[in-house]
This record gives sequence, C-alpha cells and structure tokens, in this order.
Amino acid sequence: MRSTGRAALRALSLLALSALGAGCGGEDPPAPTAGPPGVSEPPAKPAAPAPPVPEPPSEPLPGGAPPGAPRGEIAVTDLVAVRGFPGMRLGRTEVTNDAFARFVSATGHRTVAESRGWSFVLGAGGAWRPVAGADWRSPQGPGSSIEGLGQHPVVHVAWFDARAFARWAGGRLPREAEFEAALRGGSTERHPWGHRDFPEERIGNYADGALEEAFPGAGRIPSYQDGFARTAPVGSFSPGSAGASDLSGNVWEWCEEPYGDGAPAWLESRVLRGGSWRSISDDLDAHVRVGSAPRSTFDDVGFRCAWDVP
Ligand SMILES: [Ca+2]
Repeated sequence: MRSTGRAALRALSLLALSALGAGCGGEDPPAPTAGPPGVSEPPAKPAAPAPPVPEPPSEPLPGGAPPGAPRGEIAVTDLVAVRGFPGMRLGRTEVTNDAFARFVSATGHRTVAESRGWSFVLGAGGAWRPVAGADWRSPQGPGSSIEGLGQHPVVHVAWFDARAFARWAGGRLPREAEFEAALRGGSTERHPWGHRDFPEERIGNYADGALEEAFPGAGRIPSYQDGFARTAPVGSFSPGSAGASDLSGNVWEWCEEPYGDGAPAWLESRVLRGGSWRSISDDLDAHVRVGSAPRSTFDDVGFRCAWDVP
C-alpha cells in the first residue's frame, strides 16, 4: 500500500473494519480519521508490484458486445475493446446509480454499508468521517439522496457488492492489467495527461477548486478546475485513447484481484485503481494501485464491469 495520506486512510479503514468483524450488522462507527493535509506529499513505491501490462497490438481491436454475455440492457456502445486483451470487453463507463438500482430491484441485494449501518464520507477539512446511515442511496448520510444523480457513479459499494453486480450483469470486475492498459491506451506517460505534474486541460474529475471550495483545507491540484466537488455524471471526461471514460478520476474503481497484503483470504485487501474526485496528482499516476479491505466503503469508491468474450 502506498504511504500517501490517501492510501493511509485506506489502511486505517482496513484496520477499523477488521477490528469490527468486517461488516456484521449494527456495528458502531470507528473514530474519525485524519484527512490528507495538502497536495505535496511525495508518492512512495507500492508495496507490491503491479502486474505487467502487455504491449498493445499494432492494430486497434474492434469493439462490440460479447454475444449473449451481458444482460440485454447493456448495448454494444456501452463496451470498449482494450489493446492487449482481445478476450474481454470493458464497460465504457462506471456503473451508475440507475444501473445499481435496477440490480437491487431485481435481486434484493443489500450492500455491506447498508448492513453495517455506516460508511466513510468526506467531511470538513478533508477528513474521512464514519457516518451512520451513509450508503449508496444516501451518499452523505441521512437526509441526502441520489435524486438527480442517476447517471453519477454508484458509491459506498464494497468489493463484494461490486462483484455481485458484475456477476448479475454476466461479467466480472476488471483485472488490474486490463484497467491500466485501458487507462494508458498504449501510452507510457506518467499520468493520463502526460508527464507534467498537473493537467493543463479539463480532462477528469479530480481534487479541484470546486472541492476546495466545498471542503476548505482539503487540498487540491493547483490551478485545476473541473467544476465538480464530488462525483460527476459518468462519461463527463474521457482521457486516454481506449474510449472508456473516467478511468482516471471521478471514483476509485474496484479490481478483481487481491492486493497481496498477506491477510487471510476473507479480509485480504482488494485493489483500487484510477483515483477519484478526491485525488491529487500523486494518486493519479497511471501505475498507482491502492489496497482497501473488501468490505470497506467510501463516497469516492465505485466500479465498472468487464466481460470475457470467446
Ligand atoms: Ca472535481
């Protein structure tokens, strides 16, 4: 796990959730955690190496839906091909609140945060606070809702929730190498926007001036302004050349594999990729991987799906 303030928060969440029995119903929230103080913390090397990313083929791969794989409501245009991985297709966007609501309606799925009774929400000064009653339907706790946010990415979903949705949709969660290949689109640059420290154009939903205005002292990317303090509608930004949107920023996205922290299998951290609306530049390096407990939930963590094809 990286040792930036952001990654450390994920570590704290792991410890808190582990100590609480990993998400049984009616748990008391842990004490609030301190947030990252600013934007200047240098990145540290990941605790475990990322999987190798295959060289892209010389010709672009065709897009298209895997025959009969996703549920009928997932159209060909919702999927993209990823260079180096001809046997899969990746969701063009993160899973939305509307899509997750259809899943819940069809299956009766109850999320980890709903069962546990609380989730982590960003609060004043950029501190992550455990908020009773925060879940995917109430992203900021009691009194909040997803009304008007149907096309925003679903948040407060644990890895187990994301995997359940993916299976219902006939797919799976992306693997790390697939995610990074799609994010890079064949590029070897440090960031999706190149080797510069900060983006010069409005290319993703990151920690910007809107976030700083909503949460004074939370930190931001200097001079960057995307206009969204929290989540943005999926598809608002499309950095890179793979054709998938918001792989960088908006919400951290769960990947399939364990992080490799050596914990027992039932609580071993899973990998998050891509950064979020809370991320500064260090978290947005294309190689960055963060581990978080599979039952951990935050208001800047979501997911997208992948489908295997013949
Ligand atoms: Ca933003």
